[in-house]
Amino acid sequence: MTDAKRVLLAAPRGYCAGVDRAVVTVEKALELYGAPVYVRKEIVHNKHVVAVLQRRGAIFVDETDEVPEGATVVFSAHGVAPVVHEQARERSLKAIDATCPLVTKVHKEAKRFADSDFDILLIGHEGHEEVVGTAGEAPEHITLVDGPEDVANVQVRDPEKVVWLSQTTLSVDETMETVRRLRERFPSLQDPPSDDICYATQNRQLAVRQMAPDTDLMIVVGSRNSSNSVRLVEVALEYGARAGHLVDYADEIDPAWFEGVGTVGVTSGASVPEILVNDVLDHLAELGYTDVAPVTSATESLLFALPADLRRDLKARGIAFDAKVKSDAGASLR
Ligand code: 0O3
Ligand code: SF4
Repeated sequence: MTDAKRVLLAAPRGYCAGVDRAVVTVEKALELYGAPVYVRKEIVHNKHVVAVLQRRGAIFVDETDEVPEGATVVFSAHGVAPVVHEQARERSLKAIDATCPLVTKVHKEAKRFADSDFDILLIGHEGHEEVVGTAGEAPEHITLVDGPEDVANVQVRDPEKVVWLSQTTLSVDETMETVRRLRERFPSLQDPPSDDICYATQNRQLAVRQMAPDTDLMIVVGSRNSSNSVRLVEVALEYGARAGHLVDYADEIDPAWFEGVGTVGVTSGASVPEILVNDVLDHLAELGYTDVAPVTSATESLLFALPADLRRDLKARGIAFDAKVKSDAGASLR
């Protein structure tokens, strides 16, 4: 028999501090310099965010050589390799770096360990922009390890001088399994100085873990290319949700998913504006899921300041901005 219809709503969900800062960076750059503003790669991995900013005059490109000489380019939240900064300088671009400070932290760790001649085992997804950027800090010292199955392939110069670092948006459990296997092969493996999987990734996974055992269907709002969003579906299924789906928009929800479903879990990735979650909740209410209860794993208060160059230019032009990006959770992106 189906239980009463209810929704468990994860908290925290949606925008993290780094995404908020990156999106506001593009918005303020458009206000300050006028359209077009070029953005290298998707500013964050969310279809809706990219579509709205495109409508407002952002032009998304894959590489800096697509940006006209002298134009303004924003680097995405996922970070870039040093060579990209050089390319931008060569083309006299005005580069605004929206790399999340917590990704920059990992870049700095990579540089520091490379300077001490360590072999760095970077756990992450092959081809993901963040690992491409981090690996670019010291390509000759960094080996990518793409999950537990990849451990057997790893070669190092000196097993006594090895450290692991990681992408910020991985599954915590899977990463710990990868590290366990790495340590079996390299007992002297050093840990990173602090967690590379960031607070936002960890908190969103924790809330899903708490909800999953009671959930018949988990709906995660997020885009297919969003690593942290995809991980939330995987975590839900691993921790007992009977089904799980990733949707960009409420209209992707399939009525067939609700066969025998009492409890629906809802959450969203770190790049997802809250308006998209509200649309999903409205849609669920139409299907009779009106009883919504929060499941809270943590409270978040971290905020970042906008990139320094942008702050300087905004100040010079007398355009108002908050000292620290004050989240509207993407409400400006309707
Ligand atoms: O890294 P991921 O694919 O999860 O990227 P998103 O979806 O844009 O989320 C923000 C994460 C980020 C910018 C790097 O940590
Ligand atoms: Fe920064 Fe974490 Fe958000 Fe990535 S998920 S942008 S590392 S706060």
